[in-house]
Amino acid sequence: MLKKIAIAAAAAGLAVAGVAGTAAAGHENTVLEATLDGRSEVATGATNNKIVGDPNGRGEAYVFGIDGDPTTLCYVLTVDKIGTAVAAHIHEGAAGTNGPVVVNLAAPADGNAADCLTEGEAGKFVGDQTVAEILADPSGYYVNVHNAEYPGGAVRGQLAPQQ
Ligand SMILES: [Cu+2]
Repeated sequence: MLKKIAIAAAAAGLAVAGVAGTAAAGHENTVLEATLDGRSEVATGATNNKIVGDPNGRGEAYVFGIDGDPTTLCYVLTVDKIGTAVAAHIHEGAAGTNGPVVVNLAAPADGNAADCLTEGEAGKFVGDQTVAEILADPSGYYVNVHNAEYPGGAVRGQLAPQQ
């Protein structure tokens, strides 16, 4: 697992530097990206225009597959200007809608979290969620981070193919 985390961190480093596309020549792995903020959190119940997440919270997530390993999903998640994170997930749901948790991520309690998860690993993928489904339809999924102040989600970002 440590090796996998190192791979995740290295890949995210490339992604952050914006050179993943060129540096990854010969690799076909899909890299998804989400920019998280409080404004993207969606109210449950009655609609209103209030920001329901942390107004100045923000974050960035990279979610990516691994060449030759279609059942493993890796991620690097960073958050800033929110209270201590207690949970983080990938949820299924289009922008502007709330949906169920489909992948349990590590809470970025110190601002950072990274791991690689494999289908069948206990407590990670919920139900019959697959890696392939997420990589094929990123806009149908979002990353959000929860804390005590914002149990419904402090920051959220819709996944999209990395530009
Ligand atoms: Cu969540």
